Amino acid sequence: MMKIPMILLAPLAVAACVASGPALNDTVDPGVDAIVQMTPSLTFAPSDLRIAAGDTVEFRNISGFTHTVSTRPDTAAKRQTVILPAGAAAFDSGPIPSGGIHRITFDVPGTYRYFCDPHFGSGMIGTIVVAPS
Ligand SMILES: [Cu+2]
Repeated sequence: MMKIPMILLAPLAVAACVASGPALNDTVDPGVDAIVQMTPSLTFAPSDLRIAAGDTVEFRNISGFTHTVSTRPDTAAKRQTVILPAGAAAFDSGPIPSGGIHRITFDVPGTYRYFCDPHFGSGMIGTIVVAPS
């Protein structure tokens, strides 16, 4: 029997405790190139991701908390944390509820370091490196 590589894309989804929501689907929609989970332990998983320019990342909230995906530099600490490639616009998902998703397409190559607004103080920070396509 052949192994199905698709299963490897979302191995942690089955560990979620929430009853329903798009984040718990095992399927990956066409047009989504990578998945980052927002976890109950206040982390992005993977916290370090490498993609190519033009790729779309789907952030999935598999926790019971509300998370965000943000580079909005509204405090000095956040300004020091955030990294954006020259020419890339800052982004802020706003609240992503338990079970919710948020998609971002990364067109500008370079390094992005982003955070979750409510859990910035807990170190909920992630990095995405976008290679030229
Ligand atoms: Cu969070």
